[in-house]
Amino acid sequence: MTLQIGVIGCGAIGQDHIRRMCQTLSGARVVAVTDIDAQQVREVMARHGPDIEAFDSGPALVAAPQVQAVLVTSWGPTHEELVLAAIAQGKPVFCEKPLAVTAAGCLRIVQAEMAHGQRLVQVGFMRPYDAGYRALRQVIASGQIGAPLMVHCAHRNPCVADGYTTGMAITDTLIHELDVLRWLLDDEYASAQVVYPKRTRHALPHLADPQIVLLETVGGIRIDVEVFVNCRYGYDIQCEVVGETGIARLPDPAAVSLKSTAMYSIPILTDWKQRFMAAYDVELQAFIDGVRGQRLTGPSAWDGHAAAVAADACVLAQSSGAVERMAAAPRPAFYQS
Ligand code: NAI
Ligand code: ISE
Repeated sequence: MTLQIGVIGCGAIGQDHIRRMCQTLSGARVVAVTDIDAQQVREVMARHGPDIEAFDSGPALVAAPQVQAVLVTSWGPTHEELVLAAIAQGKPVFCEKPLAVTAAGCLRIVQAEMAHGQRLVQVGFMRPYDAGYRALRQVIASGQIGAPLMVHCAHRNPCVADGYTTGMAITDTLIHELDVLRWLLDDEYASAQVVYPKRTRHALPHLADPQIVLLETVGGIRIDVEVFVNCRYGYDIQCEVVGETGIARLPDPAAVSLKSTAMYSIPILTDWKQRFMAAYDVELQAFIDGVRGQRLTGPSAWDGHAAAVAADACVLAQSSGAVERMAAAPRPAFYQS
């Protein structure tokens, strides 16, 4: 059976996921799309139509009988309502991060999914599917560097859209680290603090950039994450774990090094789509396979909630300047894998 998918939101990642479902992945086809911006829908139809049907709204698409599973790739504040609509219809839903913009919103999704009685939600946290992060996790688990003590991370974008806000550095950008570091360290967060270095001249006046987020885990590991979204030089994701007896570092993407004109150089990617291209392929194939096999295994609504609890504390810390404590609720049995 080919899974019939409807996509809500045909912007940057929506169109990228549609392309991969139409050209790269197997077992699914896109049968329906919607976007509040009609031009985005026209672009999709021009590239991938004519078998795709355009809908007037997300709820109408979710309710359509030919839509068997839903992809939510619209703006973050719209996610909660759309995911809840899919759960109400008993339809599996892949939702891009953030699952909802607050922990309370994520909890409403968790409660609706548990009431349904079977997992329906996968969150678009793709880093656990990235080969580099997977290798890093294996090294940590093997004990080769001893117990992790500290983690140094950087999340750098060359630039961001004008509407990007100081809070989005947490809810839109850091959220990837908040998810992947729990998974990498098998630990939960205990506190967060945000400090602001000297501001770059390349950020718009309303945006504090860069920011440094300091996290402590329940197990006592100290984490620093530099979020710098106007770094200009490239899209650069760094993660170094310092253990008792060694250091393990996330590999940079493979690239040809060049010796030429008295220079030794290695190119740096500039686009998140390319940096995590393979991981996006694997995560979405896992969703399709999970739905077809009636067993979703990827990042769950509970993972979306856990990241959002930490994000809420970080957002509070952005304005308070204080160390904000947080308590991760115990994982419900429903979400034990
Ligand atoms: P975008 O602005 O390029 O596209 C979003 C689209 O959603 C727009 O075309 C907009 O018109 C549409 N939209 C907004 N509200 C809608 C609604 N109620 N119904 C239908 N369409 C609606 O944004 P982008 O970059 O594609 O981001 C979308 C989501 O994906 C965000 O939540 C973002 O955080 C996430 N994302 C995840 C990435 C990842 O690495 N996993 C990378 C980029 C984005
Ligand atoms: C964007 O929405 C993403 O999810 C990218 O992966 C991230 O690097 C970027 O900062 C976000 O704005």
